[in-house]
Amino acid sequence: MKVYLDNNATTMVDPLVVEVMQPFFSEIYGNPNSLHKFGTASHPALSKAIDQMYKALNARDSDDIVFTSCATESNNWVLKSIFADHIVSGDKNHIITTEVEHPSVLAACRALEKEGAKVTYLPVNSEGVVEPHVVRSFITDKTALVSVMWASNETGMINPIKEIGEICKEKGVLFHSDAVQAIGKIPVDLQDVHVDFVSMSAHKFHGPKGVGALYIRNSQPLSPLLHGGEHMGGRRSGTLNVPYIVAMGKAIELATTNIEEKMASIRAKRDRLEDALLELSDTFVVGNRKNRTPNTILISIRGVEGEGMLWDLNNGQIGASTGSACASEDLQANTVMLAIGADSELAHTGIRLSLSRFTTDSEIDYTIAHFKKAVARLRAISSSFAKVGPTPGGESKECELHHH
Ligand code: 7TS
Repeated sequence: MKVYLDNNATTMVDPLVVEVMQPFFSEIYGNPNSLHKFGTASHPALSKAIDQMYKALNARDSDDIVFTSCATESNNWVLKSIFADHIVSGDKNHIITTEVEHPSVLAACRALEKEGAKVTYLPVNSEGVVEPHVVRSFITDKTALVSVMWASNETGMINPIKEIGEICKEKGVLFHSDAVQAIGKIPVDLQDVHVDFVSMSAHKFHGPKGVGALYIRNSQPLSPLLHGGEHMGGRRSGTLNVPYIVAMGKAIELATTNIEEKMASIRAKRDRLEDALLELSDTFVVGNRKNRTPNTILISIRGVEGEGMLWDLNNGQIGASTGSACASEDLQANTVMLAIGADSELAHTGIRLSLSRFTTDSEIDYTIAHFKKAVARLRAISSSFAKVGPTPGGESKECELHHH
C-alpha cells in the first residue's frame, strides 16, 4: 500500500478537475485577449471559474480576485507593492508579520528590509498561534501592512484572523493573510472578516500546481508586480493560463461545497491517527486539535530524529514531511517548533502528517501500524533516547510547549 500524507506540501489533482481543464489545451486554445472566436471561445469557462472563486470565498462584486502563478507570487506581490506604494512613495516605514510565515513571506520581508523597510516578526504563543493583543501592541502610525497567515502549513493551527482584521480596521492599517492552508480545509468567508489581501494556491486544494490568486478587497489600488500587456485589468500581466484557471475554479468549488461534511470526515480519520500515535510514550502533538485545520498533525517523538523517521516511513511507502518541503533539504530544526518554544532536540523530531479528502481508513490503519513499528525500531538504536530513557510515566499528549 502507498499512503500520501503530505497534503500540506501539495495534493493530488482531483480527476474531475483534470476533466474540466482538458479541452483548454488543444481544442479551445486561443488567447482569451484575441478578438477572434478562437480566443473568445474560452470566455464562458473563464467567467465560470471567476464565479466559482467568488462564491467559494463569499467575495463581493466590488472585490477583485486576480489569478497569479502561485501563492509565492501573490505573497511577493502584496509585500513588494505595499512597500513601493506606502513606504518608498509614502510616509510609512513598517511591516508586521510573524516568525512562522511561509518562506515566501519571510524571504520577501528580508529582501525589503535590505531596501529600508522595518519589519517586525511577531512571536507566536506556545500553541503556535498569533495573539491579537500582540499584533495591536506593535502597530504604530508608520505601519503600512500587517501580514499574518490564516492557518499554518506546519502545525495546522488557525490564527484569529477575524480579531486581527478588526484591529487593523480600527487602526487603519492594511491587512494581508496567506490563506493557502485554510482554503478548502476550513470555511473562509471574506465578508465575515475584514482582510484586504488574501493569497491562495490551487495545488493545495486538489487543483494543479502553478496557478494561484490574490483577493483584493474593494478593488483597492495595488501596483502591479508584473507589468506588460495589461491582462487582468492591468493588475497582473501575462497571457491568462486558461486551463489552470478553469481548473482552479472547479477545484475550489469541489473543495468548499459541503465543507463541514468534508471536514468531519477528514477530522475523524486525523483524530483516529493522532489518538493511536499518542499511545506511544513520550510523543507530543503541537496545538489543540479544536483550533487546528482538520487534516494536520505535527507530532514529535522524543528520541527519534525526524529525518530517520521520514526515511523509515518512506521505506514503508508512506509520504510524510519533517515540515515545509521548501525548507526540508537541510537538516535544520523545525523553525516553527523552535518559535513555539521547543528545545532544539525536540525540534529535530517533528513529523508532519497531512491528510486529504482522498485519505482512506485503511491507509490510516496501515500508517498506524507502520509508524509504531518504525518508532520502536528507531528508538532501539537512538543513543539520545537510550541515555535518558522514557520519561517517568512516559505520558503523551496534545500539548502546549513551554518556553525555555
Ligand atoms: N504559503 C503557505 C502557507 C504554504 O504552505 C505554501 C506552500 C506556500 C505559501 C507556497 O505556495 P506555492 O503556490 O507558491 O507553491 N507550502 C509548502 C509546504 O508546507 N510544504 O511544501 C510546500
